[in-house]
Amino acid sequence: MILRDAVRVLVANWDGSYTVPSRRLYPHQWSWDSAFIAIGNARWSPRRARIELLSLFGAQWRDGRVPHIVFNPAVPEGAYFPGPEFWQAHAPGGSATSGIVQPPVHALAAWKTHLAEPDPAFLRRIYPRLVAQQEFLRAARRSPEGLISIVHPWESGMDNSPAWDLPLRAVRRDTVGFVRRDLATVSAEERPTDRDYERYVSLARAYRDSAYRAPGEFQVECPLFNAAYGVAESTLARIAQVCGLDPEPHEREAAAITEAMVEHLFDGGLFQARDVRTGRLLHSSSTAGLTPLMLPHLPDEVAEALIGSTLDRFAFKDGALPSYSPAALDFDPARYWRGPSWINLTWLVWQGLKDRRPDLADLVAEGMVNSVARSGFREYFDPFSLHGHGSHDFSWSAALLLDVVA
Ligand code: 9WN
Repeated sequence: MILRDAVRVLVANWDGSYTVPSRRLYPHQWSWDSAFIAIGNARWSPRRARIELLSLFGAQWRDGRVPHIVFNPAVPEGAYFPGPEFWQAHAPGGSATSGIVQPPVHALAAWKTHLAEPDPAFLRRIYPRLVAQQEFLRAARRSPEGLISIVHPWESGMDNSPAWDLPLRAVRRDTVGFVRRDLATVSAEERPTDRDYERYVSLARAYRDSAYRAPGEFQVECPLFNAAYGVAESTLARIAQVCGLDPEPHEREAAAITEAMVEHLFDGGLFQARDVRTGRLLHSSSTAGLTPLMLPHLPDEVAEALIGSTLDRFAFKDGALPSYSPAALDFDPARYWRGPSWINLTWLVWQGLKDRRPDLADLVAEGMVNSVARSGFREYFDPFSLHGHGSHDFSWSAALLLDVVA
């Protein structure tokens, strides 16, 4: 029943060559959403998963960046803010896009799609694009420590995570008139604040005005983003092998980023973000700090320390895995990325636990299934009551549930 409903959500959100995250709140194509959606679609229609990924990479820029939004020209400008008029950016094929990126979970999605239905031709087609995506990050975003940085909270995919509070405070607020569209659909208590938005807009505007080249007042290394980058390299090694290419450079890069993350971001049993502008760690209790569990080269003692954190700080045994530790003072069970449980973040941690601790992985999976059984395919959930928040019929909640239950 739940599986049939998940497919129904994905079918209803399909726009011909990709899937919108949600009809009303996010009516365009989002980058990491499409990767998660492909992972779920691979379970019932690998063809649709391949189309989803290829359509996203159809909007890849010449410099290799995969924009975080590809706009549907048929959707009225005012339906989402900031829309194409704000970003003023186009992919070589002509699609209007944003100019920032999101965590590179796409190689993993391509690989899972291939596992569901082996298709070397698809892998050969998408491999050079996935490599270019990683090359952009190395060329434009690599620090001397060997880590990849993001230049906007939206690039983390966890927009208003408390981890960004400190560096965001240094960002000038943009009060040049703009109208938020999100609040027409969901309650203001569940979303980032107006102050957050003023800073998001200011950062995006400054980056745009540098032709999407110069990082502005926000430059941080996020553990989730770097973990995704490292997993992408390990996955590219497998894809390269199928394509008859040399996997070694990818293996080396995966090992190097893992080492750099352990050296520079691992502190107090959890991976933390680092502010590139100050060189300081941004201590927080974000669940993003657990996602490096996915890295195949992660040393066992580090993984064990992280698994200890999962149990002790995140208390997920009582319900669903929260996005922020309930033990922390800045935990909020209902506001966006400051505490509620998100299916995609939980899925990433689940991936990391599956081989290392299947017993814990099962508990985490149970939390996802129970959330959806209690409240439907909502965007996010109160981690204790499992009450649903944000949009309804949210695509990645449906897609990843399909993957977990399959
Ligand atoms: C900004 C689409 C996206 C997700 C992000 C999530 C939210 C957008 C917004 O929605 O971000 O990109 O308008 O809040 O934070 O992870 O990709 O689902």
